[in-house]
Amino acid sequence: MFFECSRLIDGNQPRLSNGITVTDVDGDGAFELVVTGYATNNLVLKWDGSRLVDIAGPLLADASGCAVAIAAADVDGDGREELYVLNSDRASGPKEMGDRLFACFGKHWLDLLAQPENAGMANRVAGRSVVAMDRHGHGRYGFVVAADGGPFRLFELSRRGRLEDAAEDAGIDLIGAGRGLLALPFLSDRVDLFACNEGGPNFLFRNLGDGTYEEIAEERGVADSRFAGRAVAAVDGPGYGGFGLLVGAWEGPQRLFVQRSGGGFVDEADPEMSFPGRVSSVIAADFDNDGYEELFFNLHGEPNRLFGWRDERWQAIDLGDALEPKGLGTGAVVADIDGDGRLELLIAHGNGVGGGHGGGSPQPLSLYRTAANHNGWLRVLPLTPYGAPARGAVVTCTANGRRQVRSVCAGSGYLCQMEPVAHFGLGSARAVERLEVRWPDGMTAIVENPPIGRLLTVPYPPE
Ligand SMILES: [Ca+2]
Ligand SMILES: [Ca+2]
Ligand SMILES: [Ca+2]
Ligand SMILES: [Ca+2]
Repeated sequence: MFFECSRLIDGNQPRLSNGITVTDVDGDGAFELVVTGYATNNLVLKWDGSRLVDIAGPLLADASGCAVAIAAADVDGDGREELYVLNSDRASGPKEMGDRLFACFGKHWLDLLAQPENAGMANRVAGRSVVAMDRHGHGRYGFVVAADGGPFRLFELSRRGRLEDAAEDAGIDLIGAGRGLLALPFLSDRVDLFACNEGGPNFLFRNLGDGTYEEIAEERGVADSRFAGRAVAAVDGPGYGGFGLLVGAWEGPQRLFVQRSGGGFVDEADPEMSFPGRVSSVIAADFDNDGYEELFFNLHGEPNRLFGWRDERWQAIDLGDALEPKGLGTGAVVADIDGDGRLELLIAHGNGVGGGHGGGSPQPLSLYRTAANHNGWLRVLPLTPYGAPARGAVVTCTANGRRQVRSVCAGSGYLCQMEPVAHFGLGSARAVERLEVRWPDGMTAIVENPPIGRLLTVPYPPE
């Protein structure tokens, strides 16, 4: 499936990299890739038309940080995405180093967590993942931090412009060994939250409609109490009643939880897919634009794995160059970096968190593309009422009478956030009958017969 093109990354040195997000850092309307560094600098990789070049200034590079996870979202409703960077200088429990919440004013970035009005809000508990969550659906996001050894946290901006921890108010302030997080409307018509825990039951938080949550992992069949959950991605499988959950495990069985009518989940991973391994991240994306997602497992020190929907079932398929048998994978993202309508795959390696979890050693990033083909495609970018990417929105595409569903990523895999675009491969279809965009507040917009072969921006509907 994949061909290596890492040479397109300028100055790609061995380093301890962890999470990655895809967001417009410099405000020119095109997305950059932001790669965290553990005891090394963060990178802001910008596509200049032929290469990815680091444009991070000293503040965002934050070379003294121990960055693990990252997520972007518009916290203050100015239409630009802020960046939350989770630092973890140890594996669990209390930590020394606080997190960063970078916001851009004009051309200048500053760390909101370092401002006097937010003193006392520093996060001093180790953690792994962070996702953006618009729990009220009003277009202003909070960041959920999956803590390890302390309660989950939810950083939101109050009406007075101060950061506050709304986790207790939302009912998600549970204590676990938080790993991967996924936030999208997959249980209710508002943004719900799934959290993997390592060595304890997972959390499944259902939005009650008012931005508060009930935890229902056990009754829905995804608690998986003795499980080493690490990473999670939403899957649109043929015949699924809603988004499925692909859950990767660290030295445990992999799960493909498929949602049944009634809302319960059943694990449909066959022995080949569930085979234990050191999975660090998972991605569901249509890499070859045939109209069906592939399932990518990024492993740490073992060959990666890829499954495709072939002959009415999931089958292991050839990864090509992305096998990476010695890759110490940490995070991975998809984005169409060069704008040709096919997704690239960027894999981070290294780790180093507290020296645990298999340790790590510096490795360069790796970048993969796929071969050109004649399959059609359509990419959809819904915007919030403020003009920022509407992370957590859900887009349904109907082509040749068949429906596909994608979410606009608010955080998934492990430590990462994919590009905020609903990417549809169309196979041999040459037209799309209908697109439906559903925002986190339940607002919908229908686009009949949209043009294909392009990135379609869909603004929030006017009053
Ligand atoms: Ca940009
Ligand atoms: Ca903003
Ligand atoms: Ca595919
Ligand atoms: Ca591409």
